Parts: sequence; structure tokens; C-alpha cells
Amino acid sequence: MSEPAVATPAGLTAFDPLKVRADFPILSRQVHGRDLAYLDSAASAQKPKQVIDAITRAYGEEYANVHRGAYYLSELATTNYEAAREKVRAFINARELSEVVFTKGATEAINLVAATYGRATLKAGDEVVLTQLEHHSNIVPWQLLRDATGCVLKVVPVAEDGSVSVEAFAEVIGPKTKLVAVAHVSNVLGTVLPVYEIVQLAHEVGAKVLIDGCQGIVHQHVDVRALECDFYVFSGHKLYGPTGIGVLWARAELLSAMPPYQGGGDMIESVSFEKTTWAEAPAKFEAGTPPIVQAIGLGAAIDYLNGLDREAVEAHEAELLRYAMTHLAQVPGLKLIGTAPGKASVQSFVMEGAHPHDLATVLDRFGVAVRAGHHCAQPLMEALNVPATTRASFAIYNTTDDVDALIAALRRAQEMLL
Ligand code: 7TS
Repeated sequence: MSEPAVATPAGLTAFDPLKVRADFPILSRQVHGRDLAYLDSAASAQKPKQVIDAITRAYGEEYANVHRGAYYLSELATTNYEAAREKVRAFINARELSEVVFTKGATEAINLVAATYGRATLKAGDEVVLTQLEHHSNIVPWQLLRDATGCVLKVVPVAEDGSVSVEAFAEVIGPKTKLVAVAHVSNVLGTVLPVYEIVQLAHEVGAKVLIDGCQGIVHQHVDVRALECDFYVFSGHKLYGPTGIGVLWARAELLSAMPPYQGGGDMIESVSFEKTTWAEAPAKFEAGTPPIVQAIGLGAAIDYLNGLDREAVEAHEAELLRYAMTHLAQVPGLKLIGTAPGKASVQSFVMEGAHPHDLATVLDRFGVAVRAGHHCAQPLMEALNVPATTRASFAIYNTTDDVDALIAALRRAQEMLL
């Protein structure tokens, strides 16, 4: 007998958070005797079994060093490593495979750009524009560059709700601007920055734009050609992939003009004591044995995400955020930090009379994992006039049950701490 046809209700898609959740083995464990509510994916996301299996296979069955041996396993590992590069290229819609440089993370990618492009291009008095909400990874490399070149750092302010307006950028970007380095999405506030408009403003004065996409690429589809930016960086471990792998995407002509970052094997064309010549990008920027298995794991994470309906994922995360903001706002004495329109599913808050660290410690006893502190964004804390916040971040595998666990634990924490 055939099943009666069931119409899919409008708005419902193939995305099922419970099915996704089942792919992440760690989410079924308990912590302190409680079900785990993992709400710290902005720091690092958990890994689906598809990624864990790909890593196990890469080490257990297909492992050797890359770009070296003329033997089967080395060729296989090289093919798999380069296939991961192609997965990243397609994922961000880069024009050329050679524009995708593997690094150990976003931090290294930003340092690479500052140390190579920055030092080769910027002079004393040239301006680098940042915002108040940047992660330390997108501040300190530019301070090192300032110390080395005498360039000047200009900072675009953040409004009270956590938004950063195009107008605020227009006031700071000027004829001396050579580079604008901004987060796509704030790791503390969830603010989505108007990056396309920022790129247009910067290009009008001939400046280049680096987008720190650590949080951005996790929550939305990224097309580097549509964004028209010059550099885009992200880390694999926040995108459900392994640690130790990140990506620098840069326009081919920029990479080809940039000097190397580190010297060593793989990045050369020929070496003699008198003169060494460089390989073409991306090899020029990948000195030494690269993070082979980590890149393969990132490729598996991209395959996993490609297997989901990403529009439905975005809708799911937006709904979780709306649900969380509504319920958090009802907790007495709790203040939401970061309420910019259209923000991503990262929510900071402070609670009257309770230090964020104490709050996070109590939440942990109830199985709720959140981050507390300055979130590597001390200048933002100062701008917001708070010493620290507690932050819950929501990912593809979270459900309203996790939010309910957070709210219940917060109410218990209030009883205990206040
Ligand atoms: N930029 C942003 C916007 C980030 O959120 C982070 C990490 C980084 C850069 C650095 O990434 P890494 O992988 O090179 O370390 N953010 C966080 C966080 O919010 N909590 O822990 C790490």
C-alpha cells in the first residue's frame, strides 16, 4: 500500500537540526551528569562524524607527505590535499585555485598579509582602517606593521546597539587609507558588517580590503567575487573542521606581487647559496610540510555543509537567535549586549550583580557551555564600557532545548549568586 502524500508545510525545508545533531558524536555526551548544551561554537565548533572519519581515513589509510614522493601514497595524499583546496575555492567562489592559501588559521593568515603585503606596500603616514569591534587577531598584526613602517591605525566606532554604519566608515576612510581590515561578523556582538559597501568606499580611494571572515563564513554564504574584497581569511575549526587549518584567499595579482612569508621547503623554485627563487602562489606561502590532514578535514567539513540546505540553516540560526533574545530579555537584571538589526546568532549579555566568569562557571555545572571574558576584543569591551560579557553562540546543531537549558541555568545561577 502506498503512503498517503503529505504536503510539506510552507517554510519547512529538508533541514532537520535533530538529524544534524545526531552527526556530532560529542553532543550526546553528558557534562557534570547533565545533557550537554554546547553554546560556544563561536570559539570553536564541534565536528561531525563525517569530518572525524575523513581524518581517521587520511591518517589510517591514505597518509604520506605531499608534493614529494613519486610513490602511490604520496600521490594520493597530494591529490586529497589539493582536492581540499578546490573545495575551498568552490565554497567561496574564488576565480582561481592558486588564490587559496592554506595557513594554520585566520590569525596566521592576517599576520601573513600584514608581514608581506603590509611591509612591502605601506609607508610612514599611510593609514590602515579597523573598527572598534575587531578580534585581537585583526588588531595586533596591524600594530606590529605600524611599529615596522610608521603607518597609522584609524578606528571606526561602533554604535551602542553594536552596529557599524557605512557613514562611520565614510568619515574615516580618506585619501591616506591604504588598507581596511574588518570583521565580516563580530565574534562578540554578532553584528554583520556592511562589507560590500565598505569595499566600495575603500576602492574609491584606491585602498585594499581584508575581511576577517572567521564568524562570517560560518553563518552565511560567502562569495569573494561578489563581495569584491581583496583578502578574505577564516579558520577551519569554527566551520566544523579541524584545528590547525585556515585559509587566506587573495586576488591572484596581489599574491603574485607579495613577497614570501616564511622560507623553507615547498615554497621555492630553486635554491643556491647565491640566489633563491620563489615558487608561484599558493606554494610560495606554504613553506614546509603543510597541515595535510587538517586541510582534508576542512574539505570534509565543506562537503558536509554543502550537503545541507544552507538557506534553511541560516533560517534555523536566525530563529534560534530570535528565540534566545526574547527569552534572555525576560531574565530579570539581564542586559543583552549587541542588538544590531540583521545580526548573526551570537549573543553576549551581562547580568546585574554577577561576574560573567562566575555566571559561566555556574552554567557549566548545569551542562551549559558558554564563554565568558573579553573574547579577545578588549578595545570593544572598553568602548561598550563593560569589563567582560557572557556569550552564547548558536550553531547548526543547536535547538530551542539548548536555549531552554541556558535560560533555566541562568535563573538557577541568579538564585545562587545574587
Ligand atoms: N577573528 C574573529 C572574528 C574571531 O572570532 C577569531 C576567533 C579570530 C579572528 C581568531 O581565529 P583563530 O582561529 O586564528 O584563533 N574567535 C574566538 C572567539 O570568539 N572565542 O575564541 C576564539
